[in-house]
Amino acid sequence: KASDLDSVLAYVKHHQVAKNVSYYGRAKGKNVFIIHLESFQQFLIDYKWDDQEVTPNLNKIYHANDTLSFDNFFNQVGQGKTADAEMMLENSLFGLPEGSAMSIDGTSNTFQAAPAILDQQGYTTAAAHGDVPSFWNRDNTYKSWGYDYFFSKQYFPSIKDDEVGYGLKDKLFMKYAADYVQQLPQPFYTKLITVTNHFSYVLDKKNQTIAKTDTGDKTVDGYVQTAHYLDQSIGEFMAWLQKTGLDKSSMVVFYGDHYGISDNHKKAMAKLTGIKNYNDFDNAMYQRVPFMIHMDGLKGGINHTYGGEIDVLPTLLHLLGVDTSNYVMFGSDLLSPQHDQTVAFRDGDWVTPTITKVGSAYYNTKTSKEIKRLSSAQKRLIDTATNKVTTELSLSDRILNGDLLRFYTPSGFKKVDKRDYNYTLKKA
Ligand code: GP9
Ligand code: MN
Repeated sequence: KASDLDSVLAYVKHHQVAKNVSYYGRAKGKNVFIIHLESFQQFLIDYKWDDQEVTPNLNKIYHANDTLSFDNFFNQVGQGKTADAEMMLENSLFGLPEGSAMSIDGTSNTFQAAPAILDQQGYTTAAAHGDVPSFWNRDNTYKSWGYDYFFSKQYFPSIKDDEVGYGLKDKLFMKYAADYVQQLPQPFYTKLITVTNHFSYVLDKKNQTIAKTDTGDKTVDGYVQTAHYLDQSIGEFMAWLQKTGLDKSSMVVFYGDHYGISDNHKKAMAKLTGIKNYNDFDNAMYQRVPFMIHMDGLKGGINHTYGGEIDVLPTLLHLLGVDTSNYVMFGSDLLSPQHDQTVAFRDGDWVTPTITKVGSAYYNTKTSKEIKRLSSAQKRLIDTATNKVTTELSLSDRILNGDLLRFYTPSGFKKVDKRDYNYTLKKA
């Protein structure tokens, strides 16, 4: 029912945060690249193995003066993994408690997603991915989100040994995708989804340029190798940006979609991280993934604000000078002085800068110690955080399950008509 939306709108209105005046509109009119770093955890940044930096190119971007890097940014995905990350990043809606929202609701629901919002600002929008278009129901979902173009595997040349794991190898993919992106009318908004650094981290011999780790866990030890390869593809992409001059007119955003090493591999993680009794709390802390915004002239630095994938869309839109107050979004601008630093996980656990909830236990986020006796101030914080997290998850679920956005069109927003989009490649 349309009235189901009332409580959602009331909640969202009540949780508006102030803009950061020194960042609002700083990227107005720029091209936007969203670079999806598959399964990439924050600990890989500055990580060394075999006397080498595993990801030298991303490290350089992370530390650059004109990159805004976040070191307390968490993935918040559930079973939908990549698809949940995409849902949060481009809609500021959570994935569902079970399954993938892109598969379940992507075809039929109404959305007010990043591509459609930026379409009103004169942007051309394109997503690219080196696998079949139907994976995670992208071919339908991207229409609902208003993507003008979706470059999937069928758009790219096919040569011998060009694939590993989930699709085109990243170096080839980034090159092919860039060729298309370069032809788009500007300004453009484009998302490039890498895949090579995906479980089970296999890579052909000639691309293995760093040794595997030696934890003895076969599903873990290739991780640095595929991450190293992904990093090289980023290095090549950055060189291309410079060569084309697009580095001067673009904002480049990098994010890790979710963990690469699941909590089934605690022993291996203990070896990789040097944490002796790597436990469930450590596992929660290692849900940190990169979030970096790189732009010529941007006032950068390492920002310690706590946040997650749900916060990306309002953050980016504010940088682009797009007002978000009429949109239904559950995240908030990471750069706002009023940003709420409670980070929700899909299972209802959460992290704040002081206390972290894992199952029925509470930990001091800074010291990693479990808090056995809660003070009344701590109890209040826990109540507030738990309340916020359960409310937002359930309101978000209500929107997706009830397709509630069909009852609401923000002022100035043009409803997406899926029939306007067609990604089928007509072979000449
Ligand atoms: C598949 C790729 C991987 O197209 O995006 O998805 P994931 O398994 O990470 O959810
Ligand atoms: Mn993924």
